[in-house]
This record gives sequence, C-alpha cells and structure tokens, in this order.
Amino acid sequence: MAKPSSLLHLLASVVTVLAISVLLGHGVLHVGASHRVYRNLRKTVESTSVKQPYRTSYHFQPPKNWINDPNGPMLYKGIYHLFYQYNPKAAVWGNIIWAHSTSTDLVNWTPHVPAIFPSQESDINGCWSGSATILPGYKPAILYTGINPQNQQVQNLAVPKNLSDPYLIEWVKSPHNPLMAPTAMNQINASSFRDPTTAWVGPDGRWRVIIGNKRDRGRKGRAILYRSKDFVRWTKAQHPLHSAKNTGMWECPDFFPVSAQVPLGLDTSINGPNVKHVLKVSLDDKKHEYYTVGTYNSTTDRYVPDKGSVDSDSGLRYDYGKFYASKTFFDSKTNRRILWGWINESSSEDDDIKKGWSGIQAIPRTIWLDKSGKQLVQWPILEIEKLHNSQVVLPNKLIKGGTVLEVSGVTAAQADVEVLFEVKGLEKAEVFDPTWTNPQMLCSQKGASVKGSLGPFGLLVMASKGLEEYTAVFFRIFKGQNKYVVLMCSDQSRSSLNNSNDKTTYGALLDVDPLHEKLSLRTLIDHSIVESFGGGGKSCITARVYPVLAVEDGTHLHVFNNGTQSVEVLTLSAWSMKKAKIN
Ligand code: DQQ
Repeated sequence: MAKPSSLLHLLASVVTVLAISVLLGHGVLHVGASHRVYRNLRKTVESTSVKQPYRTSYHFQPPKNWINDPNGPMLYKGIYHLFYQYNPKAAVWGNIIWAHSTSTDLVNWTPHVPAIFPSQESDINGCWSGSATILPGYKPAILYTGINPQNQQVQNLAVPKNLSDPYLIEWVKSPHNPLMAPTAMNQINASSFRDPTTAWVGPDGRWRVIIGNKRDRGRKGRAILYRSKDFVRWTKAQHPLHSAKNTGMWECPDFFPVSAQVPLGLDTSINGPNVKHVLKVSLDDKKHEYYTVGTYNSTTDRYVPDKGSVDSDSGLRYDYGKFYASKTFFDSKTNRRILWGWINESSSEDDDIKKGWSGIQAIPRTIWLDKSGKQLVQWPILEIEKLHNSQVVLPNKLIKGGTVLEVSGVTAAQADVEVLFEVKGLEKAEVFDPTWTNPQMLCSQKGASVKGSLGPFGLLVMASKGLEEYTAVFFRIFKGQNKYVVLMCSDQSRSSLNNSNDKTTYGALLDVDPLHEKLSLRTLIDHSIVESFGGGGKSCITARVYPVLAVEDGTHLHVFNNGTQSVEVLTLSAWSMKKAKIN
C-alpha cells in the first residue's frame, strides 16, 4: 500500500499532466472516419516488426487494418452475424466494404470472406453502413448505403444467395438498386443520406425504415422515413419520423421498442401498451451519440420523446467515452436486445499505420429500459463470463482517505473487475454547484488527483508498478439541492508516459441514490481498453489507453480513495480473462 504522503505527491503531479490533456482537448487528434472518398485505393505499408501490446484479447477486432461501424448484426439459424465497415487495404478509413464474422456465443468469432463490396453502379465508390431485417419466411435482408459514381449516397438491398447456409457467406444484390436515392423531386441532400435502420412493420402491413439525414440548409438532424409493401419499392413519407434542431447530420440512427414492464428485449416491429420506443442518433459533428425514450405512434408514423428526455447532444448517451455508430439487434433465442458499438483509437493516424490496425468493437451489451422508464441500462452479455479464469476476491474492507490498495493475483491487463462500495457519512458531501452542467468538464477539473470529501474513490487500472501510469475510474458524491449527485469519471490524463495520444477525461452523472443504494463499478480491461459500467450499467464510459510501462505483466490493479471520508468496499471480485477467439 502506498503511503498517504507519496500518494499525494503522486496525485499532485497529475495536475500538470491533466492541464496538458485539457489543452489537448477533445478532437484535437483526428481520430474519426472522415468519409473522404478516395478515387484511387489508398494503401499503406503495415509493419510486422512493431510490438503489439495494445491488441485486444477478448474485444472484437480483425487481424489488421481499419474497422469502424458495426453493421447488420443478427441471429440466423442459431448463428450470430456481425458485419462491420472495413478497409481491406490499410489502417485508415477508405475502400469501405462489409467484412463478416460469425459466432455461436458472441464471444468467439470466425472470419468469413467479405459479404458486401463494390460491384454495382449503385455502390461502386463504397459500401457504407446499414442494417439487417428478417423478412417473413425467415429471410434475412440487408439495406445499406452505397456510394454511386457521382459520390451520391443511395440505399441498396442485398439478400443471401443460399438461405440454407446458416453462415450466409454469399450475398446477392438487388437488380433494382438503388431502391432509395436523392432526386431533384425529393430534395434530399446527396451527401447526407445514409445508414438505413432495421425495418419494422406497421399496422397497415407496410415496412418502414429510417435513414439518417440533415436538412439541406441549417443544422436540423432528421430521420427520413420510407415505406414499402414488398421491401423493394420504397416511397418517402411526407414527414420524417423525427428531427431535432441544431444537431447536424444524424448518422447510424437506431429505432427500437423496449418493454416498460420487464427487462427483456422486443422484436423491432412490436408496439402497444407497455411499450416505449428509443431513438438513437450518432452526431457526425460531435462524433458522439445520444438517445431519447419516447412514444411511437405507428398510425401517424411520428415519434415523440417523453417530456424530460433531452432531444439534443446534451441528452443521454449509451457511453460517455469512446463509442460511436452503434447498432442494436433483437436476439430471438434469448429475448435480449443487444447493442454493438465501435470504439476508435486515441492514437494518431501515423501510429495506427505503424501498428497496422485501427478500431475495435465494444463488448456486446444487453440493453433494457430502467425501471424509472427514463433511461436505458446496459450490461456486458453474460456469455463474456465464460472467459473468467481465476478469481481474486477482496474481503469487505474500509478504505480510508488517501489509500491506494493493490489487488494482486490477477492478469491486470486482461481482466474483469467488479466492486461494490458503500458510502457512509453522506452529510459530509461537498455541495454541488448548479452551474456544473457539464460532467465531462467537471471530471477534467476534478480528476483523480483532486482531493474531495466523498471521493474520488474507485479503481486505478492499467497501472504501472510505481504508479507512473494509471487510468482512474472513480466516483465523487455531492450534495445537490434535494438529492445527492453522483459523478462517474474515467481519467486518462495519467494513462501513458507517451504524450502523443488523446488523453481526454470523460464524465457522466449516475442516477443512483447513495442514501439507499450501494454504488457498483464494473470495468472490463483489455490491454488498451477500459470499458466501465457504473451503477449496474446506468452510466457507461469507455476509454482507449496506450501505456508504456503498464503492459502485459507490468500491469497492476488497485482500489483507491483520495477523498477525506472513508468508503467501504463491500465486495471486490477481479477475474483474469481468458483469450477469446477473435478472428
Ligand atoms: N460510417 C459509415 C457511414 C456512417 C459512418 C462510413 C459513421 O455510413 O455514416 O464508413 O461512422
């Protein structure tokens, strides 16, 4: 255990690094997919001599090259399918096709040949994101965005060549493609018309699908609605399903029902009493997502967010760290709705080219409506627990202020850690300033090094032996006007001695009442990933870190408390994780 004085010294130095990371800010490094359409295929030389400490052991990634959005996830004949945006030629975005892998457990994956690649006029410049729908007669169909010779975004259909093949290796494109296209008549902006959702059937028996869009002028994000009787001839509805001012281009919309009664998933066409709907959009301008919970009227084909469900980029997010272009599917075998999301790198394009790859997928998460009806809850799919190897348990322990306590005996670079805190002495909580409206900013200002009263307390993960490097995932509790406010942070400012990466600190509020509830934190650690679930999955934060010292066996795990008040660890379990077969 580090002495309190050395802890203070150590944490004080964080302030300097934090200041630098705040200056670096969000988005200074170019890490998103830029949608440049390369006329000539872009190719980079990947180096095989580079060490690969940051490759994942159980988060999905292909052996090399660039990946981004998860596409068309589905279950077909007992096999889970994941398609994803992939550049077969380089570790940067470009030459985009649909790569394809399958699994029987969502944990171990087998790669297949690419499923959808440019071959028609309607997609000759790229096969961008889309979704799968299971049509009557148990027939999967994929709607995806193609980039045509004029670099316009159009919507295409592909169906399996052989329905008796559960692996759905070969896909055939409709000769009627494109099925939906920008025209002079419909006034759709040809560079803002992409990412069809899974389709659903309305009470009139017609299919509906939404496509991401923004209005030609202004910054109004829109979900354009199309209807079809046969899934081939689509007619644009007069009005969008929904739109919101000042949100910019909506990429990868996702629209699905959730049960207001039971924490189970629903098939996409379900509606009725005790059913709420969720609309998620990925904001191209901000490179983050938000969702609302609301009501869908399938007769008027309008979706209205509930009062209090914030319909702007300050709304609820699946993940307050790195998580984008996400997509859900209904798992009819287990009645779950499962969420996939792309986690990009925090390193520079040059570093990605050197390491020969970029991008991974988050652990699939089961997603359901919280009993409050106001937000979703997410939890890593249970199947991931079959990777649990040896378990280390920390018995019930009081963690005094200024303590860093090592949890040893676990492979700390490849682990699943779950801790349950009990906080007493809540009357000592600092007062929450109502002007603190941005949790991410608050976490940046009050990082792990800033001593508080109730917190910061939580985990130091991906830590080097002498704590020269660590990522701090922690809570702080404040006294609000009529309730306690719980802040959850993931502080990457000290994650690596290498300062060339984006080390932005992330933060979220957590809707847990510490007066009546225990405070839980689960973190999935996978070499360069720190994927955290606070309050049983009410707020999630995912970060990418690239330590220099805290790699492989040089990685340590600690529980810490840098507040003045003690907190109690009721239970802490840390599992070493086995390696999954990921392609
Ligand atoms: N990525 C795809 C687009 C989508 C974007 C292109 C989101 O279809 O809008 O690779 O990351």
